Amino acid sequence: MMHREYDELLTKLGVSIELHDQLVSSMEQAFSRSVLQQKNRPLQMAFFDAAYHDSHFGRVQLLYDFRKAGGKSIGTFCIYVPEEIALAAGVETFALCGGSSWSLNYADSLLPRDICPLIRSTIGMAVSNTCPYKKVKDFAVGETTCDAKKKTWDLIGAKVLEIPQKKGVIDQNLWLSEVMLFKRMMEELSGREITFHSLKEAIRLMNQKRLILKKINEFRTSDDPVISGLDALLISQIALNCSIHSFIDAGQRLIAELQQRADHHICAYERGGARILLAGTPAPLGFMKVHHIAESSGLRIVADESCTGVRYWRDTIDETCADTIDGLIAAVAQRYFQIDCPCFSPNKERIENIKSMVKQYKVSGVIQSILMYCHGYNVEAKIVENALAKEKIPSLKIVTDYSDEDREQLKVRIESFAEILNNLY
Ligand code: BJ8
Repeated sequence: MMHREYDELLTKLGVSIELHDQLVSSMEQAFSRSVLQQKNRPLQMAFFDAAYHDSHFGRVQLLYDFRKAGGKSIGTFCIYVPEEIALAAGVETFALCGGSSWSLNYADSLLPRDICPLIRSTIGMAVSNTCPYKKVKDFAVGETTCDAKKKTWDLIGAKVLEIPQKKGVIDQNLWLSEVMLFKRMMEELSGREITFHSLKEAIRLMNQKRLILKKINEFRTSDDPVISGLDALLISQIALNCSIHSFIDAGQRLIAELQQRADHHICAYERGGARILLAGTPAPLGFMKVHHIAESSGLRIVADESCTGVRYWRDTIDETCADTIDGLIAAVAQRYFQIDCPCFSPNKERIENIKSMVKQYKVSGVIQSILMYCHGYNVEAKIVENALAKEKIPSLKIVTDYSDEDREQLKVRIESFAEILNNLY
């Protein structure tokens, strides 16, 4: 749905209205043929649907107004950026990761083609002047996770947090110093000192947000999940693209409805089907292809291991663990240091986490969904596959991008995986 009332604002932000229309139409198409095809959705999903449609319009207006009133904002590309610290300084954060196939080719003027679609899509939007977030931020904060990302930050001039590659004491100290640096960066940007009390309050709020996501996902552990994998993904995507207070309100309303559905045994799925854990690379807003194909092939995705899944909300921070600002910062750093991204070597925690999710969500199979050219996930996939095989859990690895070119081929592979699992199920 195009919202012509925002044309003036978008033009002011340097957005090309014609190309932006094309981008929005392509995102709307992806949404209508996946999310909106589902029957019997929770009524409270209306908030998340609206947030999706609004992500290129009303959300931009809110950020614009916030900044006009003196507010500061940053764009991020990774869940390593400590949101608690930004929040404590009153800085608004939002994810810049692109999930649309429409913008991929526009990135060719800056990047090689054989690079991860998440990066191409993001940069494609920036260079085609279709990213409305470009001018409603003070700067972007990147990180040294994969080679493709870190070299892209050099090209676009983002500020960069150094993420260590190992998890030893030296690495832990390095990360703590990066978190301190980020604190100073946020204080300088906002002109506000981060105090013990403001950080404690920010931790409390972020915990609340993460616990809401956790609770929503707990409903997926039941034999008849009251929410689909596709809807759970949309909620996670919106969590990274919505103000924290609106998200908490909407999340609480959704939980109340999900509880009622659970009490009345209202399942999100029309028919049964094997329970699946989806592991792998994140699925940013606009990219729903794998979830849609899997769930329309008779599988039920009941858990997501990615950064648009458990990795974002699994760990909270004990806000009572320290009585000094330094103590709280150390706790924030520790929380983020636990993230089990394949940029770490070795990354044993991820394997243990996947195995425990298999049990918790009672899945009978795992699909590893990996974005093309993501070597970290793609190589680590073998370790995941071997660990699952030892537990006698069938798994399927797919490597894909945002385009529709491989849709039929993926469908065939996922359907035959579903057939094997549904015979066991
Ligand atoms: S913590 S997964 S959000 S880095 S998919 S751009 S790694 S080539 S997104 Fe990620 Fe942070 Fe890790 Fe999560 Fe590179 Fe791979 Fe692309 Fe990736």
